[in-house]
Amino acid sequence: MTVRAAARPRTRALVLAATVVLAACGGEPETVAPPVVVPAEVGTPDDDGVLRVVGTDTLQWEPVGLAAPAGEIRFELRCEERVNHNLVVGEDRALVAECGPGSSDTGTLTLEPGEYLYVCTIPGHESSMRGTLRVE
Ligand SMILES: [Cu+2]
Repeated sequence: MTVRAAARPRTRALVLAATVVLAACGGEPETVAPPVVVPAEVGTPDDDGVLRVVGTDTLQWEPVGLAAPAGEIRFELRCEERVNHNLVVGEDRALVAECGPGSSDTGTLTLEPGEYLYVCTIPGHESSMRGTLRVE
């Protein structure tokens, strides 16, 4: 009795079709541009040292971010045309300024380095009028 192993290994050749992409010979390597990151607008003190923020008629801060050097900070709050606002800063909820429609008010606050929330505490405003003040 003879067992024949009809083992004929079959080799399957996988032919990989390489696709050659011929790049245009422009002389410049193709680069992928990084995503454009638009930094959030952050207000800083003007040349006169005053840190200005506007409370809008749509119950927003402009800007929504502020930054200032540590120490005594002079604020100016301006209200747009139709709505009252106030400026309350930090966990101590210090009332810095308050204004009526179309007017402005100023106030000062001495702050150490850190991040402080600033809000308007007029009923119905605080949920949208929240900004971060970074003191360095
Ligand atoms: Cu307000």
